[in-house]
Amino acid sequence: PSDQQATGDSWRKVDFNKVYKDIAGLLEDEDYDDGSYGPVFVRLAWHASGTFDTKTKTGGSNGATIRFHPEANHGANAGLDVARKRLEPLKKKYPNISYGDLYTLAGVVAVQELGGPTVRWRPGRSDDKSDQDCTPDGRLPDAAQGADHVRDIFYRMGFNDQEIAALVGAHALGRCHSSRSGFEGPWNASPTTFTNYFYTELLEDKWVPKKWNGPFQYVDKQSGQFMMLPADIAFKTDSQFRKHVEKYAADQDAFFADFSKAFAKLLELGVKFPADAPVYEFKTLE
Ligand code: CCH
Repeated sequence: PSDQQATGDSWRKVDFNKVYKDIAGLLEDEDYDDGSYGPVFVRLAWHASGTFDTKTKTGGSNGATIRFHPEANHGANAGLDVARKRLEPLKKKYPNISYGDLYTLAGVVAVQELGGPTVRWRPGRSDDKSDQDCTPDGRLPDAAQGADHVRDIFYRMGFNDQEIAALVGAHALGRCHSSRSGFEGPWNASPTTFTNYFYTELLEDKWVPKKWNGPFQYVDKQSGQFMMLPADIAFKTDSQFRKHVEKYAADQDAFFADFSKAFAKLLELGVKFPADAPVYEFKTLE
């Protein structure tokens, strides 16, 4: 089914308000993780988009190459098949939506329905037919590295320090899975609610190396229940990132406004939209 394609103008036949509602209906599942597919939908939307390279104008969500091998099997994408499988029935129900539109819209629905800001979104991505345009491995960030690496990766996409600091606040959601990335644990106690807790936890807790056989990561000293990646800690130790982190920790509204803009930009990297593609601001259901 993953080589089905929607191209050109077929999105014009799709009622995206209906698709929004149907995606929202797929979020909850008490047997999955912390009870929601929302976090993994956000990660799918981000990894489908974050391969963009401003120099060569390759990568990004147009084409939806993330569903093809070898890109699907890139280490950074481990576990995202779970999100794609969950969304597949909607591709059957709405064959005129492209996978690129479906995956990015799923990220928007998840952010909004888990309590985050409204995110402007446009349809019009086309699907590639085959794996020929898969992006090379190594375009997504390596969590074991620090600020220089994170900057290299996000500057390549065209983001500045403020936007990078805002985007990583998505780590309020979800968790790391040892079976996927090797890392383990959630960032805070409410992983299915979109909050500014990534920043508050990062600044307020004392983070110590986790004692285990897995990859190097941090746990909070007090409870040992929450985690930070080495790349997350860089947002505290790097002074340029930290100034934004302090702002977002103190001001959730500022975080929501900046996240919404940066996330909308991320999902559109490398996409050439038809001039008349409508911009949706979907109404949050719950
Ligand atoms: Fe992330 N992220 N991310 N992340 N991420 C992981 C999980 C999530 C990095 C590494 C990881 C963003 C930026 C970065 C989410 C959203 C965003 C995991 C664990 C690693 C590792 C995967 C697993 O084991 O399941 C690194 C490094 C960076 C930047 O340097 C950005 C940007 C976003 C979105 C805007 C979300 C959500 C998750 C949770 C997924 C889940 O399944 O719960």
